[in-house]
Amino acid sequence: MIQQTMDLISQLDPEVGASIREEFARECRNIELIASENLVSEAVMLTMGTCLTNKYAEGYPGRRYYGGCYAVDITEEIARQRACQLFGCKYANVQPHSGANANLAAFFALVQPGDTVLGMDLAHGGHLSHGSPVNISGKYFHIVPYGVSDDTETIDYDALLETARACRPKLIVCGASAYPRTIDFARFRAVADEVGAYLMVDMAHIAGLVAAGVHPSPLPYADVVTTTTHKTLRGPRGGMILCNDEAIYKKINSAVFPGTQGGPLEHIIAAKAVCLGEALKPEFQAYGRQVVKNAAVLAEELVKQGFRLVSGGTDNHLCLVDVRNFHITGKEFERRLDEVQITANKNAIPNDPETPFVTSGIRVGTPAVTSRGFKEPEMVKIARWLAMVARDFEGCRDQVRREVDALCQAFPIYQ
Ligand code: DSN
Repeated sequence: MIQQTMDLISQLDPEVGASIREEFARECRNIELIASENLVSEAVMLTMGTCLTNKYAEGYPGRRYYGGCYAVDITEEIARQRACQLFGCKYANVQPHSGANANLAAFFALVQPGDTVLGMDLAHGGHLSHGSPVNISGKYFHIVPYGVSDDTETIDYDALLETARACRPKLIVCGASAYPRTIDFARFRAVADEVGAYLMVDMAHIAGLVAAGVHPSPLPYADVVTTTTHKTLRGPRGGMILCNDEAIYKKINSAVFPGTQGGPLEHIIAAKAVCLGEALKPEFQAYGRQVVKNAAVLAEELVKQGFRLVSGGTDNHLCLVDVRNFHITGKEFERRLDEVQITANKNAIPNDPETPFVTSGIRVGTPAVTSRGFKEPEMVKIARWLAMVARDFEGCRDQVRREVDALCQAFPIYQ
């Protein structure tokens, strides 16, 4: 099906068709270790390419600003209901175009420009849209960062409480893009309650793990939960906002539209519905368990190979790897891995002496390789290849590339 679609696009627009084929070839032959990426099902992929892209539907099901919305109303309602069923919440807004858009809307709903917001420091594993000075969140709100402790490299909950007592935030943002440990949402709730702040959890990285029951859910604790749908959840590129309070839900809806977005992408919302339907099946729980098992084996093997892991290991789908033991930078390691068809991203480690563009680390995750069918034996191989590339790149490049090629051919991404 994927092949037929590409053939058709190539007939209709050879130039664009060729670029899509090039990306497909890359995805087939590379081992994808970017922790925020995944491989969607054919059903999700096909749903994105449907006639729903033709429809304007500003507003919400039953209350639109355009005629002819009766069919997309059904689609959006299915997505909303499945999101609520999957995550055990009362309300879902499935319109955010991305995680950053979902976060912007949540800020818009909960706080006023200039209000104090506590967000996890980007340099400690947080996210740009949680208050980085270069993001609108950092420019419009008074952001006070929190982070991990120097000794354990895990979230310093005591320091978080002290900071919150001192700055009395209106909102605490919890969630990360490079944090390998289970997050204690109850402790965040306790801090928020003590200082009278809203608690927003951005579970983008771990949404699929929460859905599969292998990471605690933030829903019982957070006022608002934002997420993307394309990471561990294995859906189309997009966002969602979940909550349990009707008054907050109304604010969120207004903040998404008309507050920060225009027409919803109903073709993507349909694909979100398909992905949520898949995540409700028992097979998805098995997938989530395997993602975590694979990450645990990868972590153990990386340590055996001589890498240092931030916080000493992982509880979730990713490892943050300090590569300094091999006297290279994250940037150089990312480049070398590219050459042997392994894709990862350089990533700052806490208190990184290098700039964010160079870094002392890489982030590796198992969502995409698990979708491809890799299990524990393949993780052992990947850790060995990473060490070979770090230790003696010139000496091993051709051998590793050949071995990666063979493994990828044995695990095709789409039949
Ligand atoms: N860019 C995503 C990530 O890689 O974690 C976060 O938005």
